[in-house]
Amino acid sequence: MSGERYNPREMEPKWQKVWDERQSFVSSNDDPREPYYVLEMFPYPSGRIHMGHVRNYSMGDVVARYYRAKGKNVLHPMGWDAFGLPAENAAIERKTHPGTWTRANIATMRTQLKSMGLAIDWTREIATCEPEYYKHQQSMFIDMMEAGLVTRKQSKVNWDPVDMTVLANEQVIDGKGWRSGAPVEQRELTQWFFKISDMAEELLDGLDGLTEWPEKVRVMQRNWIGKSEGLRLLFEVIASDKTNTTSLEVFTTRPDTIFGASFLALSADHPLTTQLAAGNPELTEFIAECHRQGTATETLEKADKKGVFTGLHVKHPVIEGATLPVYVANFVLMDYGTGAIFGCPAHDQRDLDFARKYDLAVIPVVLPTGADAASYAVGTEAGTEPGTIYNSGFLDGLTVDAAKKAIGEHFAARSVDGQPQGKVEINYRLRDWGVSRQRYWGAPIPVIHCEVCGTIPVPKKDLPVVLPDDVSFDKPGNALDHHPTWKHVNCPQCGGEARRETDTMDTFVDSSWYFARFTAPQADTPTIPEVANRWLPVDQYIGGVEHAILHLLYSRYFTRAMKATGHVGLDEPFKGLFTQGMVTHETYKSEAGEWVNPTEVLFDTTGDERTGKHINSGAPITIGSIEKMSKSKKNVVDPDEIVATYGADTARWFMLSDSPPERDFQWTEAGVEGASRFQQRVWRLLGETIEIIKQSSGIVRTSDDAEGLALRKIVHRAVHSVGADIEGLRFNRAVAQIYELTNALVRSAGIAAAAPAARLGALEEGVERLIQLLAPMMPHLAETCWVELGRSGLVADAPWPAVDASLLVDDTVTLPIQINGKRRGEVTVAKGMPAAEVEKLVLSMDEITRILDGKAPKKIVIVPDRIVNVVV
Ligand code: ANZ
Ligand code: ZN
Repeated sequence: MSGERYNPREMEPKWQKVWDERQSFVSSNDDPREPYYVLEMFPYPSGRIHMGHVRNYSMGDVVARYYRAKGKNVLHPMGWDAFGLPAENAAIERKTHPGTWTRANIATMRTQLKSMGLAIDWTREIATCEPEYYKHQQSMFIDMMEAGLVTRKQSKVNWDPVDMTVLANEQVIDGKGWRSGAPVEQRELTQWFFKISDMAEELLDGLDGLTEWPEKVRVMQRNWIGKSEGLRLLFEVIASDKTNTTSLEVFTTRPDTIFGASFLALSADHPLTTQLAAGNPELTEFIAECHRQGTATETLEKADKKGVFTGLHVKHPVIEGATLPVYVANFVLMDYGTGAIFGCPAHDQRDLDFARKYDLAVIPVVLPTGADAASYAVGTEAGTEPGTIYNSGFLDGLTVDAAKKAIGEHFAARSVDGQPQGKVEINYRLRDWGVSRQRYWGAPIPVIHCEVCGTIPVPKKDLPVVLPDDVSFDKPGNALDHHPTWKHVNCPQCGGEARRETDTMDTFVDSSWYFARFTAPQADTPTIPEVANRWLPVDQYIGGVEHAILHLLYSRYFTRAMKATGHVGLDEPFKGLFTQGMVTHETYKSEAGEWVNPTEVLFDTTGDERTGKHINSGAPITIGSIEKMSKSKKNVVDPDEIVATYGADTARWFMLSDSPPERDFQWTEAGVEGASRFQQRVWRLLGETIEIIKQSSGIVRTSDDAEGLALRKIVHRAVHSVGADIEGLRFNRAVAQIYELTNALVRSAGIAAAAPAARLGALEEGVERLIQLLAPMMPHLAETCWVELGRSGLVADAPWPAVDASLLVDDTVTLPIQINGKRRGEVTVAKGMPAAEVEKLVLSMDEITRILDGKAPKKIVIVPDRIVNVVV
């Protein structure tokens, strides 16, 4: 082996085959060892894997391989989130079937993932688009219907007039469809919903127990659920010929600001708005505008705050004789609170923007702590800091919380229209989960509509409701609905003519339970509860922060729904969560301002500034900012090319080496080359030491050889820290430890074969440990080295090395060695080693005898534990 370069292209496929044949990573449900479940978010089969996948799966793989070595029964599966819109779009563009496109992508991506050498149990592979999977989802849908967790209701949906489909709020960007770019319209449709809002409180409480989740994700979930304690407050409407309504109810979380109120605003869909719109063209047009705008949170935040005055006024509830105008405003939603608000411009940004536009009063009523009442004023930013209530009559001087309580009691004791004027109410921003999609490529919702019997579930014996293959995408909209025969069925109850539901399920449903299916992927029930309960919750879930809200919340809900229907026995699916950062790369532009791919740029680093030119034309290229890898900016690096050039181990190692894994990771050519050099360095180290190691009679546990002992300490400390760093998911620090260990071993590699047995043993131990520590990260290289070292079996099957705790105690010192006043080296010795012993050791060191070149030193001065001075 020595002298030859390590060839990953040859070794990597070889080891992948060996692992495959030996079924090394297949895990058994009957294994009595302690289970450990590590899972990376499964990919959407878009076509090819990208560097984000490589990073995600490299991390998960380190965890999987590490806990295997630690003796756990590790479950590390892989599957495909295979339903969804892109397959239909591709089918339309390429005139293929979405299934053909999807399955071909899966085949490609599976090969790509396999080339990374991941320790995955491929026998458990699932694809959500296969009837073997979605049949169980349909069966659980029926269970959920029967358990009262599902409802069907009319609801406003975002309608994409080009894609002819309902869009989730998140799919509406700036009021336009995320794919088509067409302005989104509002439509009323009867939709299927999971009643997730019933579980809002539980889902909120559950967050407290998720101590192994990033705090930022818990905060995002909390905000999404959006619990607010507020007050329903009645305002008396001043008599008018426009309506006979006598009172208006608003919902507020800030009743303490009531003295700062300057208007009321209704939603465009409020019943009173509808009533007032009859015969009011201005209002009618405004309502239409609101509908065009949509109700996506993001759109609402960005949109100009606008409104129309209704002509109505209400009595101010605490200021005698004062009145407030009533508007219809575009930022008030019908399905939150009561669909009506009171505006306090001084302390709410939306209200402030609105008040400035319509010239309404801005009365500050909360004085920020430390501010001066005489000079405090609100400009363009609403005051949201804590402070003391002022300008507020009987509330003056109270804190915000105390004022909320006082005003609550005040309104509770009064009545309007024969009811208490104020009622405390808890509200959640979380809305029910609409799961109906008017799309072909999804799991069919298993119900049948019969004019006589109503809406009834498909009998379980008739599951799965399989998607028909013979569909056409020539017409826009739902191909299922257009299918000539599929939807026409007989009613399972009365036998009469009936119609199948043509809505399919939101793909978030598919991904809300796949982690449970992995525990028994071939079972003929959705789960085998005992088996699922043994493996779940997932010990470590790893994925992108972009899924921090919806996917995780839906999975948490669905797990509870599965518990309620007897499929699992737990509430929380993911015990540990890790959200990795993105993979970024420099961007490049041509003179014409077009993005240029990194492989087309030739760099010149000779000058002060790094410059680039086009590889073919030589035209100058501008080096731009570092951005998330994306096809649109062409700053992507193809994992296949990297694996072909450098090998999978190098890609994995580089991905793990830089920046903490939760941060963004910048892919650079220099970085991947450095990783590749390190791979060769390990290989060379083995080549240089293998002959010496073969003379070693084994690892000597007790060592009276100071150098040997010092090396053993470095080795054991590395084993200890790398283990701790992997457990803490600090992969970059684990890598740094391994670099240091390698350096120490390279330094020690020079020792002559004649060195004491203890030192040889330490070297042997060090090299063996290095290979074991590398194994989770560079598994192919590690297997190759393991064989070279003469070890039997696979390093993948070797237990994680034990640490000798006595070697972790720091009882050594490193002394600099000076020769004629110049520092020429150092020696690590036991603390307090007598001068005579240090002298003997120093004079035996290769590097020192080389410098002395046969001359005897004139004088040696040793300050114990401090320094060695040699005069020649
Ligand atoms: C008066 C007020 C004064 C408000 C103030 C805020 C600040 P959270 O906390 O997110 O639940 N609101 C109530 N119903 C609404 C609806 N259907 N559409 C839009 N906005 C609505 O938000 C509650 C606050 O949002 C409520 O408290 C109300 O404005 C507004 F200085 O009432 B507030
Ligand atoms: Zn019927």
